[in-house]
Amino acid sequence: MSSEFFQCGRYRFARDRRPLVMGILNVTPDSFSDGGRHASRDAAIRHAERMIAEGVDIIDIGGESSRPGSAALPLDEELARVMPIVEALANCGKPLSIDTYKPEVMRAALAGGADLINDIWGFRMPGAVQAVVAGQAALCIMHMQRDPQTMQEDPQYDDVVAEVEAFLRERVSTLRAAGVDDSRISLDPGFGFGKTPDHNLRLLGQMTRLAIDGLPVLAGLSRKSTLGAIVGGKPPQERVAASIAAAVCAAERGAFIVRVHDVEQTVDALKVWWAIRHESVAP
Ligand code: 7PJ
Repeated sequence: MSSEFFQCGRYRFARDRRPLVMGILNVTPDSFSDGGRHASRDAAIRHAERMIAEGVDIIDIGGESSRPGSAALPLDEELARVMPIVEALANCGKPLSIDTYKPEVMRAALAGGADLINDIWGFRMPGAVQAVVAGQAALCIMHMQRDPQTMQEDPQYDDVVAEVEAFLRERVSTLRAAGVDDSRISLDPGFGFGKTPDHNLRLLGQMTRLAIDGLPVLAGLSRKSTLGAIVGGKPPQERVAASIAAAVCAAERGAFIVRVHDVEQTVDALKVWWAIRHESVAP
């Protein structure tokens, strides 16, 4: 049975509201879509404050780039990038998500006040499940085929939706068996992580199948290359409208969280989508 709320560390969200907007805060100097403009601590904090003013619901802090072909970041470097931002934003009034697959970073971030651990490896690294089992932090289990260095080299599936669903189901059972409550779990097909544009579009089209036992689904499509391919090869900064369209389609297919770069535009779009769906101006 799925929970009536999504427990996100110190915060709790009712499930019958419009989708949550998770704003991306990259602290990677080599981030592909913002060119590392937020690499410095002060710039990252200003970016977070701007997203808060724009109505962000969750701030997703990422230290290691996971763009296709990128190399792993040493642990101490990731901690040095992420922890000052976690400390600076711990009392900003919004839940903090940490995009990491390293158990040591998970533990440090949780001790520093993080509310959600967003793991592109789906808590498969040794020690990852144990690092998050205690406490109330939310977890995002993402599907990825292979690893960021090789994932876009000719990804293959017999049935992409069935395989992603089976993977997520297995990870959910593992986390439940370790003692994680369903109210803390969210699921993510991992758009672009070992998937062709056709795989991504099939997953988006059938996303309702991925809401295993009614668990909330997170969709991360913002500025991704599949959208670029659809709109004629535009670069990431010119994929804003494409990203908003994708976020609304994800909402229509049941997404409870959308992970985005363009917070203000996405919040407005989802408010309109919600109002139309409920035939009432949302509060
Ligand atoms: C995702 C992510 C995603 C989750 C990245 C990018 C690449 N975490 N981290 N889902 N993507 N949960 O933003 O283009 O889709 S990094």
